[in-house]
Amino acid sequence: MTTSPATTVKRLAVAATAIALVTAVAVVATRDTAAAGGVSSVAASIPVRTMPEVRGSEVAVLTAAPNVPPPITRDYATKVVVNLESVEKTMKLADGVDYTFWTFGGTVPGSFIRIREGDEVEFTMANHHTSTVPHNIDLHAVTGPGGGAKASLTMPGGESVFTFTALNPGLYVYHCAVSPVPAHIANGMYGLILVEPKEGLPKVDHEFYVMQSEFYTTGKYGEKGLQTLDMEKGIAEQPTYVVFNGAVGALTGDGALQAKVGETVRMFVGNGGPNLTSSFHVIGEIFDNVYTEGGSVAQHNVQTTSIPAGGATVVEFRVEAPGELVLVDHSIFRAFNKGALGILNVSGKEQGKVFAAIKGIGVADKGGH
Ligand SMILES: [Cu+2]
Repeated sequence: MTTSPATTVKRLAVAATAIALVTAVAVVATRDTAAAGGVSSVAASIPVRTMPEVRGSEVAVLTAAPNVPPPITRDYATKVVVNLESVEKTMKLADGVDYTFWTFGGTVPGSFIRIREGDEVEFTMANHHTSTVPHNIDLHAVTGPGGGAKASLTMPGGESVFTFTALNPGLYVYHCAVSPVPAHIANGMYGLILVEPKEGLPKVDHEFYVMQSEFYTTGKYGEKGLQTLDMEKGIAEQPTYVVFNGAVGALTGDGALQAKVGETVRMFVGNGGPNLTSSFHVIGEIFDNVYTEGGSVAQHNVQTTSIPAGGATVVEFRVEAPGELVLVDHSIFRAFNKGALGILNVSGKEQGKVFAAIKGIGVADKGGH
């Protein structure tokens, strides 16, 4: 087959355009590299983390879920002393169901830690003398070997100290990393540490600490008495319970979260796993802002957000209508059959036409007869 002169000209033109484009891209890349003084334009986009001057010191306020320590008002880095103790403790997992949890600070999830970008943390890890095994801590906010795991390995009755500088802002999971790691996590050893960005976080009316996790028990869901870890179920990734804040019903009834119509809510939501990814959703609300994976970029107008095991996210929204909002893992059997359900009660008056129930079997009779 022969090629006509016209076709050859067209092909040459296409080839010339392609060469011109490649050259243009190369020129732009060279300019970027030269401007940043780096090896390539990609490498130049990774920031150099500088160590700020540290002034004074303070002891970190730690809180149990759903409470969050107060916002940081400092505009400088300081030395923050964090004292956290691992405690093995039998508590309620569900009605009539007990479990001997391994905890950070005596609660599941563990104590919430709040620091500021650039802070130098002096971390004391204690292990209660009644513990049956050693424990340690791997904080995902740490830049350093094992997130501090090796440096914090602590025998029952002992204490370890290590320091780190919080280089990256964000919301991070921490967990125990003593072998067998899955067992320590499955028994409840995880929590959240927030590293506020230098510029702080916008003010909101309510901040809540919510953490999802799974429990693998020898007995089936709801089976009464003291339950223990079923490693086979863990390996098979078939949890007996999937819960928020360490127990079925931790965020319902007296434990329900509270807000008023018109207020703003920020939830720091973690996922301790050990296995499942959460499809976090609030029934009856839309997330105005989602800081996906606990990072620095906000996504907007989101219905359901994925939270990986060992990951976290920050969701923000304004509550515009009264009623019960329902927190769920939208992998919905987990919500209705395994415990992953919580309530945010919104009190106050209806505002405008955000929502109105008019007629139907689900509408309360307002006739008053
Ligand atoms: Cu442990």
